[in-house]
Formats: sequence, C-alpha cells, structure tokens
Amino acid sequence: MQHISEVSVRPCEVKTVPIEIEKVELRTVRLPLNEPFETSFGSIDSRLIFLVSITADGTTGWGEVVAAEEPHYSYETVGTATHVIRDYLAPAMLSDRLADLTDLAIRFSSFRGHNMAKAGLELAYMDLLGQLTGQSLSQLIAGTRSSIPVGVSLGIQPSFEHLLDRVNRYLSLGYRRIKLKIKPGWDVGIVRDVRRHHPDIVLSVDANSAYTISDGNYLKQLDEFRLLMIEQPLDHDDLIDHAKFQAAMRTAICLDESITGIQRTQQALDLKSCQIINIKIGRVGGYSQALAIHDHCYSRKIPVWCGGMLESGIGRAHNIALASLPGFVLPGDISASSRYFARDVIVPEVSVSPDGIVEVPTGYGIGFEVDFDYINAKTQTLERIERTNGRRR
Ligand code: OSB
Ligand code: MG
Repeated sequence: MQHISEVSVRPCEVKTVPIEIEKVELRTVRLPLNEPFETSFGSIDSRLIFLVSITADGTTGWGEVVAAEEPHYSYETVGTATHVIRDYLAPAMLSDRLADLTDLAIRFSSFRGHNMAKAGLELAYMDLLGQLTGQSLSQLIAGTRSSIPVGVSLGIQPSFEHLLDRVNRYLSLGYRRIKLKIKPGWDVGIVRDVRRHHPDIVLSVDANSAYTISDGNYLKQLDEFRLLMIEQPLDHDDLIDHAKFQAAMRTAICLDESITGIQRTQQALDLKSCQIINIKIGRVGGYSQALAIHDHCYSRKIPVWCGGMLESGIGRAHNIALASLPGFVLPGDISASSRYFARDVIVPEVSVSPDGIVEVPTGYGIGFEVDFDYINAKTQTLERIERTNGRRR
C-alpha cells in the first residue's frame, strides 16, 4: 500500500485549476493485433483495451487501464480494475472538487494495490487538466525533450527464422533498440544467433520472471553478448535474488514487474537489485508515482526508460509524454501504432521516424485526437459512474 507520506508532492503542474468531475466512463474495446504477441506466460492475438474517460464542464480527458484479461503479468485484470474503479476509486474521485494530482493520489492511497486501476484515472485526470489549462501532458509534467528514441519488444516466435525476419524488419524501420522476449528453451541460443547476425545493434532481453536464482549459472552465459540489459529475469516481486544475480553478472539487470512504486524503487537501488529501471505508468499507479520514481532515479543517476503494455494510442500518448522527462535516457518500448494494430484509436496514429524517433506532441492534453467513432464501433462494454446530486459523500 502507498502511504500518504509516499505520495509524490512533486510540484509537477505548471498551471493547475480545481476540477469538479461530473462522470467517469469505463469502456472496453477489442483491437486485433497485427500478429500474435507471445511472452514467457503465453500468447495473445487481440488486446482488450480498457479506456477510461472523465468529463468536467463539457471537456473529456482520456486514460487507459493497462491490465490484461488474465492475471499473468500482474494480479490485476480488466475485471478487477472495473470493480475497483466502479466501487472505490471513481467515487473517491467524484466525491469532491479535485485540487491537483496530489489530491487525487492521496484519495487513492487508502486503497491498497490496484495500481493499474488507479493509473487509468490519473491518466484521464492529467489529460483533462492539460486541456482545461492549455498545456500538453509533457508541459504539465515539465518534460524536457521534444522527441524520444524508441525500441521494439519482439515476442517469442515459432522459429529463429521468424525472429530474425522481425529483427531485420524493425531495424530497417529505424528502431534504436531490439528487445527479445526470452523463456527457458528460447534464450541463450537465440540471443547468440541474433548477435551473430547483428554484432553492433543495441540488444536487450526480457524474461518476465521466467527463471529462478538456481538458473543463475546458466544465465551467466548471457554476459557474452554485450546486452544493454536483462529485464526481470526472476520473480515478479523479488528484490533479494535479483541482487544476488546482479552481483554475479556483468550485464545490467533492469527491473520491470518488481518495481511497483517509489519505495520499492529505493529499496531495489539500495539493495543493488538492478542498475536500470523500467517505468510503466500503469504498473506504478499513475503519474504521481511515475514522476516520483523518475525524480529519485534521476537524482541517483540511474537510467530509466518507458515500458509498454501493448497500449492503444491513448495509453501510448501518455507514455510518450512521460518519456519526455530528462531521466528517460534509454529507448522506450513505445513503438508505432502500426506495430500493434491495423487501426489505432487516435488521429494521427503514432509514427516512428526512419531514425527511430517519436515526436512529443504539443497539443493540449494527450495531444492527439481521440477517434470516438472508431472507439464506439469497437466498444464491447460501457459503464458510467456519475456524481450523485451535486456531491457524493
Ligand atoms: O514485460 O515489458 C513487458 C507487453 C505486455 C506485458 C508486459 C510487457 C510487454 C512488452 C511489450 O514487452 C511492450 C510494448 O511494445 O508495448
Ligand atoms: Mg518487461
């Protein structure tokens, strides 16, 4: 649980206004993936996107809950997040006028866990605040970059030939870093072979917790391949074994699943469990925590990068804004819309330049137009939570 003392008090908003939110809408939208995405915990061929919108004074802000349908990457699912938002978080958000992001984070802090649910609402709040105050998300959080370098995360493939074909494709599209998903049986061998074909590319691997410390000696072979990092090799909530493993490795360990908030970040760094942090706004509970983690890592000179959760354009737009902060020195898992979906829910869709760069939008809020007609056409479920007679108490 986040204690109130841990809630970020970073004065991030350049300009803020009190907002009285009238309603929260929860939508699920199924988008087919261009190709299946396989990780150490399974394969999916479509993404049930969970969109959250909040409305005040006729203006609507958009966020995304990145939870999956099944509890593999995290215990949260679309179902748990719907319950927690409907029954706890939305009522807290609607109960009274919101002063700022910290006010919202404090209201959520008495509810334990459910970071992805919290983040969905924080994201929608920040988009709305940007629109109401005439600022882009990047401006709101004091981002410093106008463009960001990006990489691609490649799922486990049916064969090495398929993998090499994908690596070549994304390199030719300009992506600055290739990340390979690994699992037992799809690890040292494929990394060696990709390295043989591409001696100089920036290459990393992500195990999504598929190993235990007893695999340490085996995984030590990865040290040979000059990887940028090994992401989350061990248990999803472990810091101790990662510290042992990091001590034995030359390659930097990066934590994803284990980093659930600012306190865990501090502990991971104090224990030397990793040298790099993957920040996902959803996993850590929204902007309030993501900003605190960024600031902490920045002050300790720990490189961070922005992870992805196969988001629609709405979640992706928030990731782009986050990655405009100065500490995001490594390419993010922020790929072009076309890497995931035939059609995205925002206009224009996210595109990556031939040198692997995404421009940070300057329009108000998320800085993209939400394609409401397409969202409506693809909506599977819709639920509305409204403020009851003036104020909810
Ligand atoms: O571990 O980073 C991960 C996707 C879903 C769940 C977890 C992860 C991922 C990715 C894809 O690696 C990143 C992306 O391109 O969105
Ligand atoms: Mg990961």
